Amino acid sequence: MKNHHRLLLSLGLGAAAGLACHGFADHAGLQVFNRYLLEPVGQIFLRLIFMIVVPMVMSGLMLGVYQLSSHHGLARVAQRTLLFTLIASSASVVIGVSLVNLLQPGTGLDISQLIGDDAGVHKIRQHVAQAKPVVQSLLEIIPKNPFNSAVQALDGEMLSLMFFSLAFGAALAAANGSKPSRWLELLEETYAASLRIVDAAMQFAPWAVFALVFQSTFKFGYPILFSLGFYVLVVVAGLLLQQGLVYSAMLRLFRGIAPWPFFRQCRDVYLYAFATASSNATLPRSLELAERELKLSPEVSRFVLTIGSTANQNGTALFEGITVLFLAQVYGVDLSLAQQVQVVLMAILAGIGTAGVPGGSLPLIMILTQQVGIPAEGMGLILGVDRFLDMCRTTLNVSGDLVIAALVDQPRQNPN
Ligand code: DAS
Repeated sequence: MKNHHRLLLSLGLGAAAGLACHGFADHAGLQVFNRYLLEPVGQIFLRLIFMIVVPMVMSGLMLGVYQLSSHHGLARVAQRTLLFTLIASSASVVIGVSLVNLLQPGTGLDISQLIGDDAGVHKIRQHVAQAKPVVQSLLEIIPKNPFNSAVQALDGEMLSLMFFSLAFGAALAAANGSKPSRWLELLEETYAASLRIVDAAMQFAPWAVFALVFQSTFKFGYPILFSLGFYVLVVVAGLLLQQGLVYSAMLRLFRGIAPWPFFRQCRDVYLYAFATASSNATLPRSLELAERELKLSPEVSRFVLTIGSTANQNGTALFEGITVLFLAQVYGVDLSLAQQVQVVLMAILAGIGTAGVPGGSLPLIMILTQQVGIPAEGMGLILGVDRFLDMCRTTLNVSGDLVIAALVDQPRQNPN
């Protein structure tokens, strides 16, 4: 059975078992089972992912910006790619954050049951209550000491670590030019090793999903499942808006391309991206479509699609913005404007550093939620439905790459 089928089965079994036991939440035996067996199982998975986040985010972001800025022969292509990537990513996160604030899929749950005591809720709200004013939050994005940011990344310093990684990656490219770089090899191998560890952790995920979903439904009952369904609908609605509004407008405004015929030409690649939930696995199909069907110039489409498959993931950025705020609503955490701005910035940057593999954004989601004081257990709520959402957001990631390749490409002189 494929891992994502196992995840779905774990979600169902965990939810069914948790709901069946919900009426006996005070039963001592169940509490011991939950506390001393299920909780450690969930924590093992979460800590395996946390363990790898810092090297993965640093190497992923440095690689992404290095590759974008080191092709001096394609400087103009790289600049336009970066510009369109920032436009598309910003639009996607704004859509996501607006939708989740408007529709509030996570409100109305009594969070104290999940944490198990009001002190826990008070701790979360206390953490959020320390939210700094917007200006202070933005200033602190520039780290005084990047090593300290790396050490404190899991305790609120992730955004400054991301900023340092972007700056250092761009500086590496400027210093090296197109000369081969030992740094680049080190970054590529660090990133590859990080993905191996995420893969290994994902093998353990079905057990963790059962444990984490059992805990939520055991304490919450049915309402949490309705919230989860509403959350899935909000993410899918956001992705459709990005595709139908933002990409259509970008194609028309920047290149005068009719969007719907363009999307129809891309449908086979969309299906492949949906089926694989992996931008990297879809890349060969995208390259073939760009050159044969869309008639884009090979040197441009190869550059944009290759870089885009890891550095331009608008679907992921939108999903992360929605997920962090959804979990904040579930935990009753009121995020200040400064914190929502922080979430937007991190989601945009996370869309640059996410791996184009199934579940590539999970480590980053855990960090983003930690950054605003949401307990990692919240991951259990979304892990079970993550694969379906991953298939949807990967499709949008690939669509965004193809749109930007079409925008960056020189208009072809009509041969006849
Ligand atoms: N599955 C990733 C991709 O291939 C996206 C993600 O994990 O968010 O683009």
